[in-house]
Amino acid sequence: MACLFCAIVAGDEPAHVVLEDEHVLGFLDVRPVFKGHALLVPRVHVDTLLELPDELTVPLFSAARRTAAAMTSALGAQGTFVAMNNVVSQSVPHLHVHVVPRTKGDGLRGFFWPRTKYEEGEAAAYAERLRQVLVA
Ligand code: DGP
Repeated sequence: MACLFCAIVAGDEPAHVVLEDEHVLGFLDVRPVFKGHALLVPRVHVDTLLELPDELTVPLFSAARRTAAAMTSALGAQGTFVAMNNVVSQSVPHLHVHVVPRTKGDGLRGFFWPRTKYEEGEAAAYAERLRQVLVA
């Protein structure tokens, strides 16, 4: 199946481009949370963060950082929300980093992040399970 963001990278689909370099394209999200909301994508097709090669990690997140900085200097944002959906809630299966300009009192709530609590000892158990895989 054709990839929408590959088509944007190729110039076959229109987009309001905000950043372009050798590895990364940045363009406005067509359904912005706030005006200026940008998406940063690797030019090569990568489904999710898990498939992102190390050599593209710095270029992609450097582009996200530069875009976040531009939200302040160019748009007058006070801050940013930087996020990425992987598989779950990911509507376009080409890795993309959302960079959303934020201003205090803008009304954005953590509506999709209902918080939970650890039971006694549970946090240590979760941390240990992750450490077993991450700390070789
Ligand atoms: P996500 O739900 O995290 O996979 O985000 C996908 C985003 O892609 C969503 O915020 C809307 C945006 N989007 C969908 N179709 C298009 C399009 O054709 N052009 C642009 N610029 N953005 C799109």
